[in-house]
Amino acid sequence: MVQINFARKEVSCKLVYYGPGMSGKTTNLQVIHQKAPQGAKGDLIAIATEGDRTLFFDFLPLDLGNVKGMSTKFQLYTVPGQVYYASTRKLVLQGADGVVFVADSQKKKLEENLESLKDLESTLKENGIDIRSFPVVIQWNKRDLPDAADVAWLEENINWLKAPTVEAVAARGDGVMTTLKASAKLVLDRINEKGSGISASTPLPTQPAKKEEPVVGIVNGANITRNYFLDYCQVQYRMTVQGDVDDFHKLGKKELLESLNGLVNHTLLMQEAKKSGISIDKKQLEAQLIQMIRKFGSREKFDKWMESRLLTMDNVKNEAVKNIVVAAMLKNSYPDLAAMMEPPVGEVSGYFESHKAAFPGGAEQADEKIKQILRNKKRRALVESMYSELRGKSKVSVFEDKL
Ligand SMILES: Nc1nc2c(ncn2[C@@H]2O[C@H](COP(=O)(O)OP(=O)(O)OP(=O)(O)O)[C@@H](O)[C@H]2O)c(=O)[nH]1
Ligand SMILES: [Mg+2]
Repeated sequence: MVQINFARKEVSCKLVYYGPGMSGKTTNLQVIHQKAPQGAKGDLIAIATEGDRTLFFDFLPLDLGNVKGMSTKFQLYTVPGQVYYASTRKLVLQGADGVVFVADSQKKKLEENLESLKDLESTLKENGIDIRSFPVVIQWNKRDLPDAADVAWLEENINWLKAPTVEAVAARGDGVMTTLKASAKLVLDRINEKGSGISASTPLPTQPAKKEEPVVGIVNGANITRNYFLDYCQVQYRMTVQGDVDDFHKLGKKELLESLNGLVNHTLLMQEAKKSGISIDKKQLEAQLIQMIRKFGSREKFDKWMESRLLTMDNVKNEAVKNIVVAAMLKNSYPDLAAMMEPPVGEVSGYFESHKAAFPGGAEQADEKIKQILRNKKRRALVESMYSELRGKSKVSVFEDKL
């Protein structure tokens, strides 16, 4: 979803590269990543299988610099094109401000192109968006192949949408930046037309920053606004609580305070991480995301969970970043972390004795499981003490009455 911060003159948009399998979506992002000037781009995150097919999504943050007086940032995503990843495509598409449809120009790919475009139309529709009034640019890719159809033929047979089109040979880098520019222009023009720019698919009630936004807390001079807090609270609720997603609105004062406490800790941690020069590289983020997915048993289950909890890809990415930062900061604070977390033998046997019913296979079989439980417990305690240490040396104010 477009996020506009008027006070800071910032606008941030999400562009999704859509299209059938192997049409060249990931290649587009790779080329943009290569061509964008240093400093304007973040790491390219690619979650792919061995054969380089996109498994989950690719992600590239891009800074377009100053456009019409606003500092403009784009988040680029690709979807996995393979037919059976429909639920992932739906998730990646959530909150999109524009789509680049990468079509394969080969004549034999007509059906696949059409099917994917239909799939895009219906997925947008599920999010309450009419494709006809949505910024879509079509890229005719693979123009270099001998079987590539004439552009006139492609226009007639595929482009029923009458979307603007660009020819490309993404593998050679041709047409990739032209496509990106055409799409960015379409998206930005629309924001200017609409004024507010909040798209219909916006999952959270984000509002443009008002002048006098109530502040619920101050952490070392950084304000936590009420809206920011409520967004955080809602996402945390969706991530962790089992109950109905909508019950978020029923949270009482006590729970809200707890959540604010969590946000204060999180803010402290991020400030400290920045001070300590902790940075996250792409391999770490990929590994963390894959680990998160594994916990669910399969990607399909993970997708289902995200869908049912109304979570977006950005939510999950932020959570992954948080997990990595916590781990890095723990290591910083406790250099002998691994040794500290290793439970003593007595503790393991004690746990077994008092939880015998849960381990019908006997003590030996239970050993590794119990160790893991105790390590996690120890880790949580260390995280807590790291937070209280951070609090001890910080200036934190919380305004309960503003919740
Ligand atoms: N000949 C030719 N090959 C291309 C072109 N663009 C991409 N390819 C190749 O097509 C194959 C698939 O490209 P990807 O970018 O991985 O395709 P994708 O759309 O991300 O595929 P999925 O992730 O499975 O949906 C790769 O081998 C690319 O090198 C092109 O313009 N011409
Ligand atoms: Mg791909």
